[in-house]
Amino acid sequence: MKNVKIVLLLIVMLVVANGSSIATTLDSSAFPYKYEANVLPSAFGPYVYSSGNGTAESSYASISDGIMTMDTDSDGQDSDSGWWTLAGGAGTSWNPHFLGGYTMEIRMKSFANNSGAYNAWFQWYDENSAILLQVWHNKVYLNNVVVADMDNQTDFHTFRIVANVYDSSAGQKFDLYRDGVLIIDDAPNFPEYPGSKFRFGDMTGFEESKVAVDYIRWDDKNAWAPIVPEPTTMILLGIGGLVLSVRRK
Ligand SMILES: [Ca+2]
Ligand SMILES: [Ca+2]
Ligand SMILES: [Ca+2]
Ligand SMILES: [Ca+2]
Repeated sequence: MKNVKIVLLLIVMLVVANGSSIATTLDSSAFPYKYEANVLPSAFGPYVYSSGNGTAESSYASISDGIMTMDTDSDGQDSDSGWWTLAGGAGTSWNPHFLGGYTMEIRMKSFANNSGAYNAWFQWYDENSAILLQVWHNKVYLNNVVVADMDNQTDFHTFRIVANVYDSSAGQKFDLYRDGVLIIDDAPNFPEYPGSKFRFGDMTGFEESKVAVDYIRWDDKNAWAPIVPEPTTMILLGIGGLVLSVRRK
């Protein structure tokens, strides 16, 4: 009976210790909106393709095993552009509520390219906020904040933007997690864009993009921190060890 009480106490301590993170974390597979890159974005329905130089989507983008590769860089010319815009429709529009939390996550690789200026753009904006994420092969940029000296081209990585601080339009802040690790805390907002839009791709004529995208997922109504399983696993292992030591007595 004493052993049972000790185990119950430890379980209660575990729940209390993790209570706040249980309430605010969510794996992106449970987000309401997802582009999983099983088809080209235009075939996904709500994405509309555009190109400043009139080049077909299929010239830049291809699908293989659930990965969308976009390459405007390897064609020997430097005037390419091709991008996608989320055009809305039932259950598909980018429409975060005013002064509210929301979350986006992208899993991708970004390869070295010729431009030296930027790689793929992911841009969300509405009346309250504007977010510009650029994932390069060796760094990331989010709303004027840059984190350098990273390798984004060898393996896939997840990039999660969480909007969870907001007291006004100008006061909205964005956190960026890479593989569950916070790498940018409280990037500033670029407020007051007209309309509401979500776009990604190569949106200018000169700089070119070369990326592989596994998915883009978002929840425009909730701020979710990523799940980082290691600490809980460590605690459970610790409990297992304690239970064993209690039983031996
Ligand atoms: Ca090119
Ligand atoms: Ca923050
Ligand atoms: Ca370009
Ligand atoms: Ca995929």
